[in-house]
Amino acid sequence: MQVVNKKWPLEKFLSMRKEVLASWPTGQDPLLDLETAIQTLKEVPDHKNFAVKLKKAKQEQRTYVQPRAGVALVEEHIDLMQHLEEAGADFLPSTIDSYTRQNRYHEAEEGILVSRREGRSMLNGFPAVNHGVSACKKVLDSVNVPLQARHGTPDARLLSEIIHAAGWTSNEGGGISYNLPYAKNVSLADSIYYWQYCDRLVGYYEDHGIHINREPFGPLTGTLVPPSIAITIGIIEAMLAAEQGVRNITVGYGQCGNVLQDVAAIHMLQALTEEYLKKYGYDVEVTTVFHQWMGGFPQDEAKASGLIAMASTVAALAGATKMITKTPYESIGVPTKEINAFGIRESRMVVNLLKDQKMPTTKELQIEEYQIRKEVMCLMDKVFELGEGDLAVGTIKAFELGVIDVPFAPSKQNQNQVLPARDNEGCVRILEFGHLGMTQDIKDFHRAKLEERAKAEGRPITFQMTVDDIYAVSRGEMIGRPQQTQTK
Ligand code: 8ZB
Repeated sequence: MQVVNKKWPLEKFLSMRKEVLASWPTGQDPLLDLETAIQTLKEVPDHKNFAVKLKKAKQEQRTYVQPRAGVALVEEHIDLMQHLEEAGADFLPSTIDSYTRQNRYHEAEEGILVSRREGRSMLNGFPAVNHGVSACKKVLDSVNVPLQARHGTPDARLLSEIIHAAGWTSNEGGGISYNLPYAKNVSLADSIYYWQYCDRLVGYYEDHGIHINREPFGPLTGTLVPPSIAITIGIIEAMLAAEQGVRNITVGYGQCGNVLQDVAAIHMLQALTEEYLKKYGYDVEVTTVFHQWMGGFPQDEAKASGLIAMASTVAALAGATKMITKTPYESIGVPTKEINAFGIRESRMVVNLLKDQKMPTTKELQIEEYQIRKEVMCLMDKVFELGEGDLAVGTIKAFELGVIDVPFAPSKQNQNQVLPARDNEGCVRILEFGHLGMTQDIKDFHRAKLEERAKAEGRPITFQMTVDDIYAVSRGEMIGRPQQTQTK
């Protein structure tokens, strides 16, 4: 399939829409009639509109908090949402279960039945497609803050239809970020095409005066992803979404660990996304989301709490619009509602204490920002070059060639030749470039940074550093030093 970055004509969207809605019985709900859905969305008050509330957060320069959460049954899910709102969640999620993410609605149905029988959730999220529009609307009616679907779905067309028709005003995902980390071999052309549909749906609503937020999944594999690679993918997804008519986008980034690098990354994520959108003629409200540490967590709850507090500090100092919270049970599994609430209260405490403080601009911060800017622009140039001006074509080629390459992705659509490692101050750098589209001077910069660490540790630059770094945080260190140089 040849996918190009061009806004879909309305007829193309509407004709595919018929197929999408026919693919599962809940797609036949009269609430999915577009006129009716527009009415439903128009009745959502401003304080429950994701796009409107994000704009307010940005103006106030506050960092809002949002957890992840979702269970199988509607009543339990409502109870969970209310509990998290009570704990101080500024935005609510509904994390969608893994069967739904893979369009396996028959198995999700079985999961619902078994959950009813067992009296506890046997799915790892809320199966929104099976429950349908009215049930999703009931969830929204039960809370007082905006609702977003958070998932990991390469083909989220029906899911997006259902949640938006229910008045949920944000959808996480994108053709790259909901493919590479989540699927083994779904073609990138296909997932980009499916997400063009999801974005075109939002574009349709925007054309009818409704504001809906879209959020690319910034952390990707959550494992030592160099900032410039994550930011480039965020910008690409933001531009693909904008082309389909999306007007409110939150670009994301997962905490890497070095405070200065993380602050620089959030600054550049905001600035470069705005710059590229503007340069290509899109008028979009851009905000940012900082994800608390997405890598392996310490098992000890107190240590996990320390990590959560540190992440909250960085998000606040960086001025991220929103932060996705973790819980002290992260290493154990899906959190209970009580421990999820704990994570929210803890995170909120920190961002509240820091609400009047921002990281001051220093030479060191500017150097890091400049480096990220240079790398992102280098990658973006390569992508446009490969696509001969078309971003979708260029992106697909870039992944085929490894010109963009995400470390540790399970997908065969990704070359997996890039290896990251921390430098001597804990910044994530690139040890192995594979075919990444970076210039020699960028490569030299990373090499020099890694040399500093190698020298300090008295070992050569090796893949062992990457391995040590992957486990370091869960063991209570930022940098995976060899035993003898580790500080006690
Ligand atoms: C890519 C996101 C992974 C994170 C959390 C995991 C992990 C997944 C649920 C959930 C609460 C759920 N996560 N599913 N948290 N409720 N149903 O997403 O624990 O932190």
